[in-house]
Amino acid sequence: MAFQLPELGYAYDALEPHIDARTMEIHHSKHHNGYTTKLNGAVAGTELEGKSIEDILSNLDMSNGAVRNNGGGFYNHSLFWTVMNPEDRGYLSGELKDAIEAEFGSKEAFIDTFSNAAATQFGSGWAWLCVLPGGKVEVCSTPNQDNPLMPGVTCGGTPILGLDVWEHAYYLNYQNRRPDYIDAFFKVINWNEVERRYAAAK
Ligand code: MN3
Repeated sequence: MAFQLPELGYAYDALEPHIDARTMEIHHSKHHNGYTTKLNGAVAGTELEGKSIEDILSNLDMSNGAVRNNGGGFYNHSLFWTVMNPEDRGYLSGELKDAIEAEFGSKEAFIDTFSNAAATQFGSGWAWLCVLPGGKVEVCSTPNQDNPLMPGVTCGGTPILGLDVWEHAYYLNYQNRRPDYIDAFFKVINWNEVERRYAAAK
């Protein structure tokens, strides 16, 4: 079964004014769709065909550029759409709140750390909140479409929150103002989904 471009679960304009409809449409229907198509092409007829994306990325030969870039792009965006929600956002609570406060001291300090990781990732990449076995959380960033599942990446664990800081994610609305886009992201985070991912991964 080939990888399928996932539905967003909400309309392209649902995150307005924080993330604009045109950006969402191009990002999902062009960029994410492109990664999906190229991933399918890269695994077709190889030993990777039919494996889960998590399995492929966790055991990846990092010299395999086509799967690294397109498999990362497929996985990262599939996570990204789910951690935003226009309506049912919830709030930071429960075990995830406890883990974040244990690591960073407060929700505000976590937001500062995550925002700094996103702002200082040079060029294209992602900022992440990850869970390590046992439940400890950490923040990191990765270049291009790399992610924490991949071997040898700066942070380990399971990503439960990710922010795309490629210019295609914000340039139409925010131009070079990446920090404004990062601030906007925190207004649309779906904490219910992040908490669900935390519980599943810890
Ligand atoms: Mn992107």
